[in-house]
Amino acid sequence: MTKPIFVINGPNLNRLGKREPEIYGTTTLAEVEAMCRQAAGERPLRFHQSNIEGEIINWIHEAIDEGAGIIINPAAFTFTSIAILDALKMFPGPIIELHISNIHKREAYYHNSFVSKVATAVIAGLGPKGYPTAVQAMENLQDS
Ligand code: CA2
Repeated sequence: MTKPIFVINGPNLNRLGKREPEIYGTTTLAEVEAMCRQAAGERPLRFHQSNIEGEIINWIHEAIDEGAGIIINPAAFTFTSIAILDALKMFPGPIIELHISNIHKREAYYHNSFVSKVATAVIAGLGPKGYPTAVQAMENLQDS
């Protein structure tokens, strides 16, 4: 059975497309999910968003048991959460850290990502289209 790719989104991303369009674009998270599903084709995809750190950790645990890969935009938790880092350390497959904006062009508090310490790859600055790009890249990272 083909294992699913997990796409996990952190706090405030449920408001995507409704705020700061100059940085994040006008695409909504529902539209991002549709782009991911199209890029995934036959591959099952579990797409999640939460403003709660513990929920994100529970989905990482689910991915540890059942997932082929994790694409994660932890949003502000990128820079604060050792708990998410610890959960990701247990995942045996590829992890793609994704940011809509180029975090390195922004304020200094967006520069030190804990998640990058365990990510297989990092995509930042491609806008919402970074998500389907990540799904394609994840497919290329799979063994079979
Ligand atoms: O660029 C990204 O994807 C970020 O992960 C987004 C986070 C920010 O803390 C990271 O540094 C970079 C912020 C997400 C804010 O959520 C939004 C809600 C509505 C409209 C735009 C963004």
